[in-house]
Amino acid sequence: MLIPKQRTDALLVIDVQSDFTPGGALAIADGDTIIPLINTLAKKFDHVILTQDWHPAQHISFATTHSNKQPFETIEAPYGPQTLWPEHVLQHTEGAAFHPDLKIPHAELILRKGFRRHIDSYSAFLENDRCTPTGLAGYLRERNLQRLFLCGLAYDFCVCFSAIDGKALGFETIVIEDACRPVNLPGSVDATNAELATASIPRIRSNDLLTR
Ligand code: VGL
Ligand code: ZN
Repeated sequence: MLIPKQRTDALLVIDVQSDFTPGGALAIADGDTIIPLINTLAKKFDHVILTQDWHPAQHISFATTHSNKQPFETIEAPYGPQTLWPEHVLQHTEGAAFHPDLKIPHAELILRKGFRRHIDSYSAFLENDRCTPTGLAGYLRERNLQRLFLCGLAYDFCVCFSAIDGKALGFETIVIEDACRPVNLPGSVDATNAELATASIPRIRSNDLLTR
């Protein structure tokens, strides 16, 4: 049983957007089924931050931006390998909106990422060039938010990268595993579990926070 420390804990809800749920452009299996649980978890936290993946047209991560490339292939971007995806979360489209079931009226910050055409951003902290900051670490430090609980989509991409960076930047970081769902590319969930373990990032169950 873990009790949130209301003054210094934050729940980070990663990319719960329509395009990442069934029927969306980059649908994650059962991506919608975690939303009621996330709403319940959010009620346990005074501080909740939402991230929103937010891509312009012809974003570097879209397979359609490159000739003869298919979604889920990898290209060599100037900053390193970049997985290609179907076009998703185009700015101001319905697919980029938060899923209509997500109800967290007290969320205090919406952090958009991936809005630069030439750099993708899985992490809520650092873009995929691994050096352009989003500003989230500065926000958390100024607000004295020291411990982060992560949930959302997708476990093996944006949740994983955000957790690894959050921990590396000095925040105590915990992943609520049953409040996440993975894209599940070959090996991606095993790789995520290994990376989180190496970084000493605990994976907990939502019940660890909800029961008493
Ligand atoms: C994500 C792939 C592409 C995510 C975002 O939210 O995990 N995955 N863009
Ligand atoms: Zn994206």
